[in-house]
Amino acid sequence: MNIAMIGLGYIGLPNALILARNGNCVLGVDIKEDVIEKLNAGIMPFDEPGLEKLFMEAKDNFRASLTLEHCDVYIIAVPTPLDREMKMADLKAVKAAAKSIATVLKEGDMVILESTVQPGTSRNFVIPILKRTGVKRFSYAHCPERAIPGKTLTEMVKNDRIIGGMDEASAKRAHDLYSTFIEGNLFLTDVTTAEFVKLMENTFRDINIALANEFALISEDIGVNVWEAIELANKHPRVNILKPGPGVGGHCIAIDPWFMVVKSTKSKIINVAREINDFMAIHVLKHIKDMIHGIEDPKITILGLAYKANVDDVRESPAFRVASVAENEGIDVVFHDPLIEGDPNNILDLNRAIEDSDCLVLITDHDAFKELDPRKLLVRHKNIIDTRNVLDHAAWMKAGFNVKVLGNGNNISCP
Ligand code: SAJ
Repeated sequence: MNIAMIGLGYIGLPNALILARNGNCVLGVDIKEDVIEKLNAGIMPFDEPGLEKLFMEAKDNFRASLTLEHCDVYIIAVPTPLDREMKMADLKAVKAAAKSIATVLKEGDMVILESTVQPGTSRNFVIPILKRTGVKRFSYAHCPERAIPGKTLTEMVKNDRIIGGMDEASAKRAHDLYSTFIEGNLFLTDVTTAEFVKLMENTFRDINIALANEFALISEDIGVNVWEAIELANKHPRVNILKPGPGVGGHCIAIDPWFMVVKSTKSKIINVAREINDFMAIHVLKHIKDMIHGIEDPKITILGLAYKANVDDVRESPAFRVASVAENEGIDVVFHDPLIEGDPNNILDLNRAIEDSDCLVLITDHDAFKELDPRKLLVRHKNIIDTRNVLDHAAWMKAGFNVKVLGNGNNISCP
């Protein structure tokens, strides 16, 4: 089959390559010239475990281009970022993709939207653009992606998926395509339900992380270690409390709940959860201020810019929020992330990032940070805040560090 993948990001590129490896002729389209150039030179535009190997297996059936051509199937996997003012999905990229498909669409083609959108977007926004072409017989489905960065290639193949069809025939046709590479189950429904289900999944996770964060805040007030308490509560067969942290990042969980809220006047808990998760950055600042109290011209080092462990993805990262609130207090902030270089230009190698530092703030639970030897770190003041509870605190204290752990009301402190 000739398949066009529009959007060659964290989801579109792996998906395009899996389809190409399976024998389809895949045209990858993106508006970013550097992405197209890199791919045509065999260079991956971002890191994802297994991606290079997959590319080598798929490259004979894959071509990257800035321009869309006629294909049998068009899959849209473009970003739908949050329009911060409106607190809803910015559909500019979806609109551009749909309009470019409209220029080449022919009778019998199929269009699939994978991008996350607010419920109703397919019916009220995308399908009408395609219908205005005058093409009468085309299939349309919404098949929201479910793969998690860091494990994208496995999850893209193994996870169950939801397919929402414009009509039953569309759902069935999309099912036939996805079943060529997905080992998980495929569940068919209508387009709007599929859009809603995707938002429910990420909202569920956001609310549960907010609950863990609220437990962390309460623990600090009542002198309990939330990490121990959660472990004990999770011994109950029907309880699975998630982990507290400096807030929620990523392209989905911190954003998708808003796409739901904008469609109804009834939501309450979703808004509160978002507020709690965003507030965690301010809470981390409170710990930072305690640690650097009395120090003139303080400088802190944020360890980890990525939004979560072992990925190089910084979208919506809590590290930026913590840095912003700290800078507003006159604190000098530099970053170190073993997986990220360059922009912003205050991302430094470890030694440069920690020299003259008055407090290290671990934001991302990268494995590399767990292996740091505190005895070898030359800082100005030996303070560390562990917002993920991943360090060997005894070892850090032995090396002379004051250690604060988010959510630990017993407060591991002075050595
Ligand atoms: N986090 C916590 N505590 C936890 C778990 C996560 O603070 O217990 C934080 C992480 O550090 C990170 C954020 O939440 O900042 C989100 O990370 P994540 O690993 O939970 O999820 P994402 O955003 O990488 O991917 C999610 C996944 N959705 C769900 O698990 C319901 C993935 O399956 C989706 O495909 C993806 O969103 C998406 O694209 O929608």
